[in-house]
Parts: sequence; C-alpha cells; structure tokens
Amino acid sequence: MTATEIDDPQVLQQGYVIIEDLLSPAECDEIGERLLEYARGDREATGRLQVQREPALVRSGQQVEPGQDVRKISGLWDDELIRRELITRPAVAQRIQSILGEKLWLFRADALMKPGKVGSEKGFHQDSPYWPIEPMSLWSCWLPLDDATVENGCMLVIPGSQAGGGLPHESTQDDYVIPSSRYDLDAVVPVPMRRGSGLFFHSLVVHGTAANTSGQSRRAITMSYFGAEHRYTGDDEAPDYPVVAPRP
Ligand SMILES: O=C(O)CCC(=O)C(=O)O
Repeated sequence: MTATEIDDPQVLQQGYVIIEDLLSPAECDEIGERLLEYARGDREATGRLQVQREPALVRSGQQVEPGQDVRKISGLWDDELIRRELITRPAVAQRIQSILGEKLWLFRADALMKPGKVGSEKGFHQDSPYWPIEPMSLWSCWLPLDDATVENGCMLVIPGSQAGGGLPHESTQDDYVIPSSRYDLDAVVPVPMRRGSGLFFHSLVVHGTAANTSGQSRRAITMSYFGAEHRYTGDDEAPDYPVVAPRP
C-alpha cells in the first residue's frame, strides 16, 4: 500500500477517501445478483440476514417488479459469499486496520439497494450517533455495485465534518437525521464513484444520499468496523460482533 492510503494525514483530515477498483465488474455482478436473490425472495434470508422494504411502498401498497421494492438487506456477515469476497477481503480489511489497528470487529454489513425511481433518500446524518460504540471513531467502507451517480443516489459528504464531533439527530417519518440548521448544505460534496470502488469514511462524517430519480439501480454495500480501543455502550448485553481480524 502507498502513502495515498487511508491513513494519509490529508485523508484523516478530510475524513474520507475513495480507493478505486477493489472489486472487478464480474465480482460486482456476482454479489449484486446475490442481493437480488434475497430481494426477490429466491434465496432465504437466514440467521442475521434481514430484508427491509421501502417504507413508502409498504404504506402505499404500490406494486413494483419483484425485488425492486427493497431498501436494505442487513446482516450480510451471514452470507458466505459476501463475507469471503468483501467483508474480510484484505484490500478492505487491511486498509481499515491501518487506522484502527490489527484487531478488527464488524459492527455491520448491510446492502442499501436504492432501486431506480423507487429508492428513497437517506437524509444527512453521522453514523456514530446511531451506534452504541465508543469512542465515535469507527471506519466504514461503502462500496457501490453499480456506478454511483448524482442521479441514482451517490454519496454526498461534508469533508472534514468529523472534526466537529457528534451532532444532535432527530427522528423523521422514516429516518433519523441532523436538523438542517446544524450543518452547511453549501459544504456538501457529491462523490460519484465507479462500481467496485470503495469510499472509506470516519463514522462522524456528515453524509447522506438523494432519492434515486434515474431508471438505474444503485446497489451498495456498507461495512463498518471497530477496533480494540472501542467498547460497547449499549444497555442490552453486547451482541456477538464478528471477528474480522485476526481470523479465528
Ligand atoms: O447507501 C446509502 O444510501 C446510504 C449509506 C449510508 O448512509 C452509510 O453507509 O452509512
């Protein structure tokens, strides 16, 4: 790995970086097809895998093509292909290790499907305020399986916003977001990306995605990791977070 890596001082200041071509187009297709199998119900979502429909479609009862109504598939650690090919992939895990240290656990690995014309907005938020892990310094890799564009809902980020610490969030009908008075919309930068590339980002970077207004789907997998310095702060018993490295 070179000095333009995710532990580069400029990257740490900005709070995110794109590393290109982590997956080949064929690998994106294979994983994307696996997600569609869950979305269509052709493959059973077992263990921690869960399929969540687009809330607005559930409310309206509007019918779309099978699988095109899914917002999120969570618990992807329990999919053998995605665990092997992506979550534990050295090109991803080793980069996160360069910041968080040798020992790595997975906090979450979810697919955000954002189907064409249907996929809804994810409002501006920081990840850490959602999560019972401290300190608020986890790192994630967000990897689109389709080219991510402004039209289909690429990531929108505020560079350097992690430096301001955790911001208040409020619940809306389907979301949990930062009140618009608490961030500068003019500072938002769209981050279009080629499929198979990874956006590595700090868990306090303010980010969101727009609704998919295009006819093209925008499937992405987001993987969030924590290290030995982090601890669980939830009220319930700590979940059995998967060990990513060193592999048992
Ligand atoms: O993919 C999206 O639409 C949102 C992703 C996101 O907010 C995240 O990975 O934390």
